[in-house]
Order: sequence, then structure tokens, then C-alpha cells
Amino acid sequence: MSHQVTDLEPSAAASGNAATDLFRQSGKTGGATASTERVSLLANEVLAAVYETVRKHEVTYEEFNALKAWLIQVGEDGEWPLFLDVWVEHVIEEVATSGRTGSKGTIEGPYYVPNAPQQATPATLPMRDDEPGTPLVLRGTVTGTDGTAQAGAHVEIWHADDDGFYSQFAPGLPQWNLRGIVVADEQGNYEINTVQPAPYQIPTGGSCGNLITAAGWHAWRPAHLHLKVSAPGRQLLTAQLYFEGDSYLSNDIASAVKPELILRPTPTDSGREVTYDFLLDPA
Ligand code: MBD
Ligand code: FE
Repeated sequence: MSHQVTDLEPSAAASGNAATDLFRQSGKTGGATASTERVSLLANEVLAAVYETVRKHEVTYEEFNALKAWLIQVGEDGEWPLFLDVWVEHVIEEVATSGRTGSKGTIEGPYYVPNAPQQATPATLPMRDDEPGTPLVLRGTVTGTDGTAQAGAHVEIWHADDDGFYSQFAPGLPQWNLRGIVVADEQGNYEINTVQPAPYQIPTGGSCGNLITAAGWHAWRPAHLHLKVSAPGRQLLTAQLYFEGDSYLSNDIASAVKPELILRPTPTDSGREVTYDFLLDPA
């Protein structure tokens, strides 16, 4: 990677707090209408798992206090969205989509921003004049699980740049860099011109980074494209696409890789290209 450490280096707290603000504004809160019984059931079972861990491993007061201090810091760093999306969302997604027969999805992660600029296919994502990275063309067709072409389907895409940075979560990038909504044609065909993203290292300077270091884990996700594919009468598909040969496919810190989501691009004169079709379940 060409990345050099400069004062434009994103800080963990800056990207964490941006993700926290975005979540607060997302309209995702306040949707829970859980009954007293449901809250009691879930809270009791989570606490029971904590008690079992404490007894089994004889957790000490020092460790308990370290946990308190760390949890306080997660909030101060704005890293609750990061923590929950990296270590919990994959199992929520698994349960939420278990009834589907169409394309596999995976986690959304903390860096989706709604209302990206919309373009008709074939589209080139908003990028800098000198955007670094290997050109990448992603094209394919959006159909229903019944085979019907999804005319005018929306293929929304966002991804990190060649240095592994997301616009709106790292300083110095144009607002909508490498983010866009591409509208498929009458046959459901779409084509997106972009650049190859780099593997992504979750911020190491905050509390999630402290946990990773303290546990001796690594902080990496394989390079990925995030997508939301939608069409009227169809379930929204939130997915990520990965790249064959990436060293982090089998050890993604966010446990969000599935074999169906791995692309095998082929070389072109100027970069690489790959076809990927989306099958959407009925709503
Ligand atoms: C990402 O880019 C991401 O996709 C996830 C799941 C977590 C942190 C950063
Ligand atoms: Fe990501």
C-alpha cells in the first residue's frame, strides 16, 4: 500500500464518533417493540453466560475493573458501532436471512452512509482525478429468485480506497468518494467502474484496537466492496464482495466472509473486471 502516516491519518475516535453520530441519525433506533418477557429472557440469558464465564475462569476484581474501564472507553471513543458490527453483527445477519434462497448477504458494517449520488448504468463511481488503485469493473444482472429481470434495480455500493480508507470516516477525502447508487437498465443489467479497494484495518488507536492488541489478535478485514441491492417487491440484499487470493478471507476479524461472496476478477487492458449476478428474494 502507498499509504504514509501523515496528519491526515484518521484517528480511531474521529471515525468512531462519526459512525456513532451516523447511527443516531439513521432511524434504526426506536424500532424495538420488545415485550417485558422478551427483554427479561434475553437479558437473563446474556447475564447467565457472563456468570458462567466468571465462575469457570475465576475472573478477579482486577479483571472486572479492567472491563469497566474498557467499556467506558468504548463509549468515549464512539466505538460501540464498530465493536458490535465487527464482533456481533455476523450472527444477527445469519439469523435474519436464514430463510432466503436468493443471493447470500453479509453484514452492513459501520460505514454505510445513505443518500449517495445516483447514476444510471454504466456508471463510474465518484472518485478523485488521480484516484489511486487498479481499475475494477463490476457488472451483472439483478433478477428475482423466480428469474424475473429487475428493471431499474438499485445497486448501491461503498468501499474503501487503495489506502483502505472510507470517505466520511477518514480526513481529506471528497464526501462521496467511492460511494454511489447505480440504477440498472430495463433488463436488470448494471455496470460499475471503480478501483480495487485495499484490505481494511480496523482503527488500532481506540478501545477496539486495545482489545485486539491485548488479546493478540489481528485487526484486518479482507478487501471488500459493500453493496445494498434493492428492487420493488423484493427483500433488500445487504452484501459484501471479496477477492480470491486475499490473505484475510479465512480470518476476517468481522467473520463476514462466505464462499458465495468471493469474486474472481480477470485482467483487462487497464485493470480487472468481474461479473456478479444478484438474485433477490420476494418481499
Ligand atoms: C469495515 O469496513 C467493515 O466493513 C466492518 C464490518 C467493520 C469495520 C470496518
Ligand atoms: Fe467495510
